[in-house]
Amino acid sequence: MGLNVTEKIIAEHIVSGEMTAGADIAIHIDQTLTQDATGTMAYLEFEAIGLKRVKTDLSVSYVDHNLLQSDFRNADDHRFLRTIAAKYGIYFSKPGNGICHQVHLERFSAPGKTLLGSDSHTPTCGGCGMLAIGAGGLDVAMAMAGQPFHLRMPAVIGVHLTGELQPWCSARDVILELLRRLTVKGGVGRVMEYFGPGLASLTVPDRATITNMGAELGATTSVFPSDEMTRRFLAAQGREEVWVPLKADEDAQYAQVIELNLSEIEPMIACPSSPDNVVKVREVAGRPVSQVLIGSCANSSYRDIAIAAKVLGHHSISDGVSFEINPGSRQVLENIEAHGLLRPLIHAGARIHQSGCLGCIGMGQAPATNSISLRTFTRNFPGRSGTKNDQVYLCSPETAVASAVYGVITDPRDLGQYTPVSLPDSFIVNDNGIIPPLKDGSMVEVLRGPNIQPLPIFEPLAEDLVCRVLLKTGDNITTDHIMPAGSKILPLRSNIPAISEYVFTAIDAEFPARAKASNLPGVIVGGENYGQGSSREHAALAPRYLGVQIKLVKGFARIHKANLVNFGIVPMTFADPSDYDAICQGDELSISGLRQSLLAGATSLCIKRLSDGRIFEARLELSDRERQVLAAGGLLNWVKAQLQDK
Ligand code: MIC
Ligand code: SF4
Repeated sequence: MGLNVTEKIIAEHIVSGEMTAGADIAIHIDQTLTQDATGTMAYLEFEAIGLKRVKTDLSVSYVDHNLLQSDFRNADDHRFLRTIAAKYGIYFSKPGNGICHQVHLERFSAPGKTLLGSDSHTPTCGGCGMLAIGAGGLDVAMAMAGQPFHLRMPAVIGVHLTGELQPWCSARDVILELLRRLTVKGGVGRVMEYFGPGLASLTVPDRATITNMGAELGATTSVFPSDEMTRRFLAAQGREEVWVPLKADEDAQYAQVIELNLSEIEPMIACPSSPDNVVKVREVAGRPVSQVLIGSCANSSYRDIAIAAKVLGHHSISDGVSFEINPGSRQVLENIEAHGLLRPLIHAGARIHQSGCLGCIGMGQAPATNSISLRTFTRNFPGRSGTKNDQVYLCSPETAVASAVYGVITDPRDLGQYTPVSLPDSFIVNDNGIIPPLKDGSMVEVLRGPNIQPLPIFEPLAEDLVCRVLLKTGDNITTDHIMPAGSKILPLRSNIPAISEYVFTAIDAEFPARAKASNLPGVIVGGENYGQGSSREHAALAPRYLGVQIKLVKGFARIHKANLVNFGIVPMTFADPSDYDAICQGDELSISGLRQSLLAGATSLCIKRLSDGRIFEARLELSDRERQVLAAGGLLNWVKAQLQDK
């Protein structure tokens, strides 16, 4: 039987396990990427493993999230990352050089290779035919140490593309349509693989927009074949030599095939406050808008900004709108300028910012109270923008610029005649924002500021536990709820004691104090798709620091579950989801023989509520390796013990 693209890349990289959906597999990782907000922790973890140099073909450290530098802390992190990169053989992309995913796509993506990144939007490079997966920092540190990446073999879903996008409709509308159909948990345990005649009209940056926001579907990753379009993109980047053709065999199978006719796609928009709350732009047209932002790793490439420039060449921005551009990379900005497209933006009054994540992670650009902000960003989770009760809508650059012109949400087709954007045959390439690694970094001194605190050390798992439910949450809890970001909290990413003061404060301001006052280990109860969104391992590490030992939920998002295991929090699911209703905050629960059950491979165990003796059955859906890691109190403990045994 023939193979699809996903299976071909996995088959080339598999080190253990069988390629059947749901089986535990491990794959070799060719490339890694980190960004500064997860990278400081990932490199502290890499240091703790104790190697002299990374073992990957290529590892890149990007600084793109924390660019605000309101005091010494972010600047100290940047310096730490620069010196760590020099010491351990890692490329360093300087602050302002661009968003990790955009720069990686431009300068390092390579069809057929594997990429593991400490950021949930790592699948962006799937647009170039890579198997690119987001993970927690510790998993990326292990990959840099040459260890394989462990995951469940995903089911491969084929998305059969036919037709061609119509004027004013673009890749963002495609992925929004999929989010409308499948929801934020529709991709869990799956890879979305695109194929069919519709590919012919999608450029690599278009494809990258689609694979990028596959993260919002909860998918393990998303992938496109590598074809003539891919070759052209790589040639335009001066990197044609890394191109290889890669497509599914004629008789390849998919677990399911989704039909998508591009000709039928209309401008779509995700309403507050979830990326799957999608409707046609027409349905919400006319709502007044106060802020319009074009940027983020999903939509800040050359074409996205060029579209805005072409429209603003003969329209002005509505008086009531702040229209802002966050270019995805310095390369994007330089090429926009070279093609005469910066001038119309400046002339129209656009606020042009440096390249980086900026408002997408709440680093500035917070919208005004009770006003609509339209963004080409990836996520509109409540409060992520930095404004309480925010009203953030997610849309294409076309819809964004049309709405900026009219001051109300506008279907871009109302702009009339469409001037398509074509990509340059050859981009101006300038890698002076990327510092290559030294041949020998052993003499480099790693510079640490006072905000960079050592990693906390955790005890191995206890045999018997009496614990307390510290919080009960609902469905689709995001890692932004668990460990918020933004300009106040992001600078604390390398300081676990300090950042733990903000755990769950987005939904319960008292949580950190309650957890610290508890004389018993903590349990968090949750609903479906618990931990969706960001890959930030701080959403596991900081609760663990506050004594959380168990998460008992209806269902987990992939990356968060892996992070929980890595930091010794036992992920359990309700055997009977209706038990969720019976359990309450404050309940004291007892679990006997927890460690033994895990190590013996038990797939469920009994939890007893002390007040009335009621038994809740909890499932343990864990691999053998995950069980050992949990028993050791986390991945670092486990790895160190293994190294000692050797
Ligand atoms: C995000 O978009 O939520 C982030 C910020 O890029 C995160 C990483 C982080 O929290 O540092 C992600 O997507 O993984
Ligand atoms: Fe940065 Fe936003 Fe992309 Fe996350 S989603 S990497 S914050 S641009």
